[in-house]
Amino acid sequence: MYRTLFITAAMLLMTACSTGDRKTTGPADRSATPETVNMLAGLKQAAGEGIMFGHQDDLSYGLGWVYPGGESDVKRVTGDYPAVYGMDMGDIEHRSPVNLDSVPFEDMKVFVRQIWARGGVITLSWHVDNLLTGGTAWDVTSDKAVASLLPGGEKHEEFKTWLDNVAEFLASLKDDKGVAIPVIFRPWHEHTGSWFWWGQDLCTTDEFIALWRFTFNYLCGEKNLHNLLFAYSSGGDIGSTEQYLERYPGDEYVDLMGFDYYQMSDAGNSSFRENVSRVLGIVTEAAVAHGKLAALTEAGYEGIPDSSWWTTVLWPAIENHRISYALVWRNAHNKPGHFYAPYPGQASEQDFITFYNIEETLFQSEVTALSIYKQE
Ligand code: BMA
Repeated sequence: MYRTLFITAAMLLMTACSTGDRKTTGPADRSATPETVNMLAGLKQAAGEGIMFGHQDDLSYGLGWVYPGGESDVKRVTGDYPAVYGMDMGDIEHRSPVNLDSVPFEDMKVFVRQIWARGGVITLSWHVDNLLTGGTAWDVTSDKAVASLLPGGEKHEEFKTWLDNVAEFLASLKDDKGVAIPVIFRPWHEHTGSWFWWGQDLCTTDEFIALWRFTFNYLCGEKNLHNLLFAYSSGGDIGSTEQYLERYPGDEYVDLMGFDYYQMSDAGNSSFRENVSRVLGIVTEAAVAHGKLAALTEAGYEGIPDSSWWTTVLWPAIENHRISYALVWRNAHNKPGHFYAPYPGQASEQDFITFYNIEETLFQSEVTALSIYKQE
């Protein structure tokens, strides 16, 4: 009942909302398409209604299956898809036909069109290889990798060809009418840690900010892409607002602020809950101050051995924060135990259904009803 009421209220509110209102606090890309402007406005409104649930690679594979079409472990358990769908572009820089987790990019394009058609939200990360060393995203053997990509750097020209490949993929995300489908692009994530080559100890603040701004300007300027919202997403070990914002590239380059954080053991229940809630306090306060969306951009407990994790750990950690979404990581089909959402028969299945039924958790059907992309 309450859910029906708030959806109705949200729809009325959106109907009443003028085009002018939507434009005043628009995307960082000042030339964003109308659909992207609407998406941002819709996400801001939806954040007042509840927290969207997201899952990485939800449609690509799950426990015991690989893309038969229309499948989803979240749907197998709840009957509904998640509201937010994460995907990763790692290896697109090499024009590989599949990403670093073997998901075909052609399949991703199909998923993006399906998600757009039902009013879901797409977020793309990029575990990009290390151009300087030839290693992976996790190759932290050189602290010159970021500098080498910047204008004047030895790998700059080649880096632009990598961004060209990213741009080609992003530009191909169109519906059957040729409308560019808006997506949340989340590059250079977890930069406050030092496990990726763009991390804290691997580059200076100025280099990181220059990398971010170059990426933004190249994609939105040079490549003329205007279907992107940009997510700035730190690691979870954040002690203060100053630390969180130390490498913030600026309001003109960011639409959403978030962070990634994982629970490592059952003994970590209370510290996970407390840390997520504490850092969300920092992030949501910064997001309000800067007029941005906020989200828990990655989270989870690998293998979910705690059968009540959703309602006793994750939900209490996020429920009092005004965030757009909380996304859990992927359900690998070929890496035993590496899953973050339940599947039929998994220990936390019943608890996840209880979590699904909480009025303020939003899954696909509720977000479809909110019509977050639709102009009045
Ligand atoms: C990590 C793991 C890896 C995966 C990577 C990118 O956290 O899930 O297996 O390759 O994310 O998706």
